[in-house]
Amino acid sequence: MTRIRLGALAALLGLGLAGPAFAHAHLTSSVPAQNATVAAPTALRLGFSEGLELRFTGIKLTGPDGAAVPTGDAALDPEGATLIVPVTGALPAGAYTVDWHALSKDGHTTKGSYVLTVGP
Ligand SMILES: [Cu+2]
Repeated sequence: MTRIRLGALAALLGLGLAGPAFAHAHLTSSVPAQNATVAAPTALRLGFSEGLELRFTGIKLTGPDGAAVPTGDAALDPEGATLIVPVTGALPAGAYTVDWHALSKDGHTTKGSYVLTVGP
């Protein structure tokens, strides 16, 4: 758990260091929200600050047991800046890590991670 949190923190710091000088695709919102405790979601929505290239944008969902959770084919919403990922595996209660990577329309890559918790 501690290692996962540190990883998420390091990713956030990495984004901060990239700084506002670059207009990369930064994660601006997510459903469920970062650090939220929720009922098991059937999909994850990640909103970015720029349009995305779907082929090079995706997530890895890791469960409380450290195993990868199966996800379906990702899609973009009509505006092209929100990634929608169906969750196909079961989500028992616990903390999950979403590791995301993105390629924006301007050709820049970004990545990061956040944690969400599925309640009992
Ligand atoms: Cu950029």
